[in-house]
Amino acid sequence: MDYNRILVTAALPYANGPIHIGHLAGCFLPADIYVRYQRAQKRDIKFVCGSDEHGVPITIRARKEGTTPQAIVDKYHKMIGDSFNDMGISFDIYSRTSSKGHHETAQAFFKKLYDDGIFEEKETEQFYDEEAKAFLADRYIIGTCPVCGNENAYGDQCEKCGSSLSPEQLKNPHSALSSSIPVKKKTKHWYFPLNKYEDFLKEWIVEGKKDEWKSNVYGQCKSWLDNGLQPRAMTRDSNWGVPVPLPNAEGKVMYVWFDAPIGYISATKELTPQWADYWQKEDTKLVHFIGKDNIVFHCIIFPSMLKAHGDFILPDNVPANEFLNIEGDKVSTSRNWAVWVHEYLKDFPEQQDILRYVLCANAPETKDNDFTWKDFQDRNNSELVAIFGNFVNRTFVLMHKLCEGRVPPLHEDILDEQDKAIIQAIKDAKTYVEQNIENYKFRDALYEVIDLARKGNKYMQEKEPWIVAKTLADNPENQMKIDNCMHLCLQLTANLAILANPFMPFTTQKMLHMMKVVDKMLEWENAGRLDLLKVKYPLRAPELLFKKIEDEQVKEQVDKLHEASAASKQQAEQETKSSAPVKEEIVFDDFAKLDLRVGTILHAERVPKTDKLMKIELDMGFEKRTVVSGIAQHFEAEAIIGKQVTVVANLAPRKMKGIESKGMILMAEDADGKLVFVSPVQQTAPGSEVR
Ligand code: B3M
Ligand code: ZN
Repeated sequence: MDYNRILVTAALPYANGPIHIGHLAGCFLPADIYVRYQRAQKRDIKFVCGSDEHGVPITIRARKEGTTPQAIVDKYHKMIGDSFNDMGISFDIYSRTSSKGHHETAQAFFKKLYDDGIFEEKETEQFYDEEAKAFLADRYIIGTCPVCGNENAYGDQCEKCGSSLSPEQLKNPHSALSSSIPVKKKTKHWYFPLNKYEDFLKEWIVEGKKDEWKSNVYGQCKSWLDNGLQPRAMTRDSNWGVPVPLPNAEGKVMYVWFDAPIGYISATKELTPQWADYWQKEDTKLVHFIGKDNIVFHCIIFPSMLKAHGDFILPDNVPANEFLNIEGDKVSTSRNWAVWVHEYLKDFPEQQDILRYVLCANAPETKDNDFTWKDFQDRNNSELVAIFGNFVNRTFVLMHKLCEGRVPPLHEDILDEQDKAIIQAIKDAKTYVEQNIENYKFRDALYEVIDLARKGNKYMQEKEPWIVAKTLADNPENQMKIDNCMHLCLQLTANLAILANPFMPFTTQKMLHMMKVVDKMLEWENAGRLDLLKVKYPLRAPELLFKKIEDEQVKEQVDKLHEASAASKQQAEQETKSSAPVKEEIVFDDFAKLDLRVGTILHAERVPKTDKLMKIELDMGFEKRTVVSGIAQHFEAEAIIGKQVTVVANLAPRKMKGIESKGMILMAEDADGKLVFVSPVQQTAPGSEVR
């Protein structure tokens, strides 16, 4: 089908934290390369994105930071937008789903489906916190993981062992809001009948997209369809989200994956009055760039919503990438195992294109891939510096040295095989790059760009104009050989700027400055031409396009990654400790069984052959007794003599390393894991009751 316009969307990042290089590699960089190329082709294209500002992750972050969801999204919407802008991700609009315009668009969409009788209303039982008077999303239910015993597992997942869970599987479930035990309560939601769209999806995808969509995308869709689709709740009980536009829907908001994709539509509306051309005309090519975790939402759920609505076109392609790992481990924002874009830009100022180049050259297009700082260094030093930058620099240095800084003529009558070969290579490169970009194969497209520079270096090495220059005294006609070599190297340089522009726009601007030409030269139709730089045209002195990355820079980044991750792990442990969940409720009679007394430490010594145990002699007022306690790593024996402690006096005695221990000394463990005694604030008689 011939298209008259293109609409490109990129997955809306959750505004609950900064973006990392995995976001760029997985979704935003390929989208930007594709759009920049299409712009160079002078096609009518719009590139829309924005912050995804609803959903449980936002409210959880707000609770964690003791602020409001709006404050969270305001902070990260700006931070994310700045990172994209600084990295040259050239959206036509970067909007946000907390905007009034989005709420109105999403509500109109929802209302049409409702009025058309698409939704199925169902009452189900959900977990409810009677103290906080709020229904609980799975992530708001905390309890003991049935698999690994982690006491801080969530109702949807245990982050310690990675098991996906349901709230019913948790032991001692309690609410993250009030720590009370959640109860089941009836609640009504509106379900989208995905099952009714199976036939449509099978025909549209399984039949229609088999040869067009990437195999990783097609495969995931097919297995979803093979397993059968179920109705899916498209509303939630929450006060943060797009309110459900129905009279009897107090406290109900849209499921974030219902409203977020509609964010693409609302962003387009915000961008242009002609938004409907991009969403409601069949001659628009709609392309969703996403990561693989979003395939089901963009290929199954959102298209079914669009089909049900009836006024919208369907995506032509959804070229999802796989995941990028970092230094051999999965990216994890909770473990701070990530390279944050804003931090990269601080450590490597004005060097966006190295990252754009490496992330594209190493993109997880068909399988998960690994980013290492060593590979970052190698690709920069051996490809960008040694091939691309070196060719451009040598071309400029030599043309100033051998052609008086002006573009020399091309003497077509003496072109030899090498000249003709490099001319063909320039023409071929244009075809290879555009074919690969049109097929969303950005790694292969970029390879063709660097390979053209490689061929340029080889051509220059074969021609050796600096050697030929030494023969001019006796053979002045040899200047024509120098002219031809330098003319073709300069035209190749101009072609490199056009072909590299979608990938490395910052470098291209430097090249335009050196060539003293304007952006118009970057139009794609100019690629393959050999007259881009006019004969006799004076060119500026070269500037280095890339600089080497040193070993210590790599070490610094790897160390930083490990340090950040370790700090995050320690903080998580502290948070776990300081927020250890309240144990199951007891009644007063349970507490009354405890006999807590004040004891004074008379003597203390480490238990031989143990590293944690200390034998303590206590004056209990009514008797002297021995207690063995696991505090030897926290206190020196001499330092605690005379201290008053609280003792569980009626705990059944037990032998520890052959010593009978009668009772237990109460300790408090602070956020740093340090143990402190629970003591009366002032000296009191040993044996005094604590109640
Ligand atoms: N906010 C991003 C994610 O799943 C999600 C994309 C929405 S695109 C409509 O990480
Ligand atoms: Zn677990």
